[in-house]
Parts: sequence; structure tokens; C-alpha cells
Amino acid sequence: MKTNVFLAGISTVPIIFSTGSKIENLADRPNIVIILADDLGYGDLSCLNSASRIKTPFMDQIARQGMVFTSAHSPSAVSSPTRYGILTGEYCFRSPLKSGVLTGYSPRLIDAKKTTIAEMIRLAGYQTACIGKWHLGLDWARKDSSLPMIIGDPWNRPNTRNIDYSAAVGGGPDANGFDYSYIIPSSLDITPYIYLRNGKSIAKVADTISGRDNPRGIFYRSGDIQEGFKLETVLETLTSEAIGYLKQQSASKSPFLLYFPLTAPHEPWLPSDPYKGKSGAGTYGDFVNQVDDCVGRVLATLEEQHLDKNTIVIVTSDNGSNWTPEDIKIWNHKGNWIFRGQKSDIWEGGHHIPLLVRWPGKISEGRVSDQLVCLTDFFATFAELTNYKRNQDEGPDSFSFLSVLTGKEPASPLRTSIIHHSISGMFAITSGNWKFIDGKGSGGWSEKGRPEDPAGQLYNMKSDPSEKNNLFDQNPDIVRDLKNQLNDIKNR
Ligand SMILES: [Ca+2]
Repeated sequence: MKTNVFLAGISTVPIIFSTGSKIENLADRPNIVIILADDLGYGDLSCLNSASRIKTPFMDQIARQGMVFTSAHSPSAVSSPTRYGILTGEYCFRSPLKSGVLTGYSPRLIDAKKTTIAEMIRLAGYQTACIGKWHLGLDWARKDSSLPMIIGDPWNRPNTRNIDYSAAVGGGPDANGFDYSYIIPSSLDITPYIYLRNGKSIAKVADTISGRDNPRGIFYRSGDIQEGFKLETVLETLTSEAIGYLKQQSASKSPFLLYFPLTAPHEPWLPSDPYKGKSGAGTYGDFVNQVDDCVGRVLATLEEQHLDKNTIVIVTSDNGSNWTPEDIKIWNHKGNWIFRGQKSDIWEGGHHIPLLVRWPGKISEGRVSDQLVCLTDFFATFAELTNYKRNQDEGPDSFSFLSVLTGKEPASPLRTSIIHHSISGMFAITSGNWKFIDGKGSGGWSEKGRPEDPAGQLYNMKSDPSEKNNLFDQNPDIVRDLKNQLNDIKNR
């Protein structure tokens, strides 16, 4: 199956990289569209899980026309750290954020000195856009610089009287290599609820909204909301913005990178009317249907604008589905397929995610790869694609999978191991058939470790992909070796 990353280039003007390498023919540069769903599980897609209670025809189409990665992982089991990894090619545990996610008022997380995929690809003549959920911190303006920006709890009814919402907001997409941006600051359950276009609020922010936490899936926090902002229409609004951008780009001579991080199917589960009651997995399933339709609208626009042939489309997710054992029981649907646990966990349900790529003419149809891939790998892949010579400190946790996309599946793995990280900051490493977890329990929302449990967990992922049989006590040598590997990479 495939994800579509759209890379398209039309101009034939040779350009010179800052590193001195020369791109001979920009016409060969494909456009890239990255559709990053929020909390979409591997088992939600009907092309990956034949028992899914949700039909996802457009994602299935990408899989059919392109390829599927069956061993793809987000670098973290939650939002902000995964997004950090996608944009920088670096594990987020190397940043100041060691666990959890950012609030809507956290300052920018990506150090200004880091090279992002957008900055890198811009050197190859690409136009770049970020449309959707940011969640990587922003530098808000204060009315009185001698006072703290937020008084009280940034999560719940924050006192934001010292924030100047009318001023330009720094540290966002424009400060990280994106020529154009239309974003909400963090998740759709985290305040403030506002749209920023190129770092400016699109309307006045004078109201507040009260949060909710029922029924299941309808959760959002209390705080500031922009005039005209409706939580129910955010996914639709962002999709229309993305479509508008694609239409605009069809007239441009430059290739483009569209980074399109959706706000769904993350909470609050708020599908639009046409989707309600259409899936076999309740409101959540209906919302996944709407996500699939967003993908379909992107595909249709690319075709209509004659961009489809020269565009790589990628569809993936920032972490596993927020789907509990109770949800599974009620709906007879496994959002995280056979994987143990869910979003937030160190177990596979936290980070073993769908990854589909379509690239007409390059990726042959209907391919499946079991190469171990991490979402940090986009950095090196796009670097190779655009012939960008990386410095050692650029994308340090990134391995190019371009050869897999173009059909030259290497005999040995592109990356020999991958580090996993949970919401609480628990670590694990997968290497070969083994996965070692450096702690007890799920490291997230599923299960706490018990005192009588072994100090760590070791699973043979080939024979036990559902992590049922902990072999930690029986294999001290393997544990020692994996722990050393993990520490080596952590301390690099
Ligand atoms: Ca997420």
C-alpha cells in the first residue's frame, strides 16, 4: 500500500545548493504532500485490517496505487514529540521535552539552529506550506513583558490577560522553514482555539468556551476562543485551506511540500453531519470516515489540477489510536489492530502506525514493505531525493528509505534499530526480532507495572507481535545487549 507524498517540480532552471551540489533538472522534483492524521490507528484502515469496522476507500486507493509499510513507527506515542521528529529528523528526547506534550502556550520547541525538512527542501527550490495542527510551541507576544504570559494553569482556564493575540506570533511554521501557514496552535482539545495565518490571528480573540468531557470522545478544555471559531468545522476548514493551496500551486513553476497535519480523529470526536452514523465503529469511526474523505479530496484535487502524476502522497499518523479495551468490546473494532495498548503507550499500540505512500511511475502498484521505518526518516529521504548533503548534526536519527520507494529494496535493513518513547518518557528499542522495554507496564494510559513484574520487558516481535509473552527473565544476555544499544543511541 502507499502513502502519498506529493513532490512535483515544473521549473527547469538549474539551481545551486548552499552545499555546492547542483540540481540539474527541477522538472524531476516531485511535489510532496504529507497527510499526518492525529491518533489514527493501524487497524482503522480497511486496507490494513480486513476486520476493520470502518471503510477507508481513499486510503485503500493509495495503498493499491502505491505502497504500504507494515513496520512503520512514530518516534513517540504522543503528538508534540512525533511532530518534532518529523520536522527535524531527530528523536525528541534529545530536545528539552522529555515526556508528555506541549500546551497551547508553550514556547517554540525546535531550536532556531536546527534544520527542518522545510528549510532543507526549500534549498532545492521547493515552496513549502504547513496547514493544520502545529503543536510544536509558539512565541506569543505579551502586553507587559515584566509579567508572566500565563497566570495559573496553562491547561485549564488559563488566565491569558497578558497575551496580545493581535500581535504577530513567533516561533511557528514561518520560523521553521514554511513559506505559508494556516494552523491551530496545538490539539483540538487544547486552548487557545484560534486560527493563525502566517503567524497572525485571523479574527479577534475576546471570548472563552467551557470545556466538556462527555460522552466518550467529546473532550476539550476550557479557555480562549476566536470569534467565529467552531470546533465542529475545523477539519473541514483545514481541508479547504489545503485544497486551496494545491490549486494555487498548480499554477506555480516550483515544486512544493505541503505538510498537512490533520486534527482528527483525535478528540473531540466531532464528525460533520454527512458522516454521522455511517461507520461500524460509532462516532470515532464516523470521524475516521471523514478523515478518509479529506484524503480523497486531496487526491481528487491533485488529479483535477494535473498534479497527481508528479506528486508523492504520504498518509500516516502521529501515534496509535486512542482506543481502549472497552471501546473494542463495544464496537468489535480494533483501532490498533493486533497491537497491545494504545496511544501514549510504549507497547506497539502507541507507535506502530499506518504509513502509505503513492508516487506514480516510481512506486509500482500494490507493493508492501516490512522495512523498519520511523517518521524521523522523512528528513533523510527528502535529503536524498533533492541531493542535499547533510551535516552530521542534521537529522541525526534519520535514515533514507528512498531506495525502498523506488523499488530497490535493500538486502539488509536501512535502519537496524528504532527507539520508542512513551508519554511518561519510558524507552524501548526494537532491533532485529527483539523489542526491549526499559520498564514495567505500558508507560502510558493502559496499565501500570506491578511490583512483582520483572524490571523490564523483552518480546520476540516475530513470533509474538502482540507482546503477550515477556521473556525478560529468561534472556539476560539479549537484555544486556539491547540495553547497551539503547543507551548508546540515547547518549549519542
Ligand atoms: Ca496524536
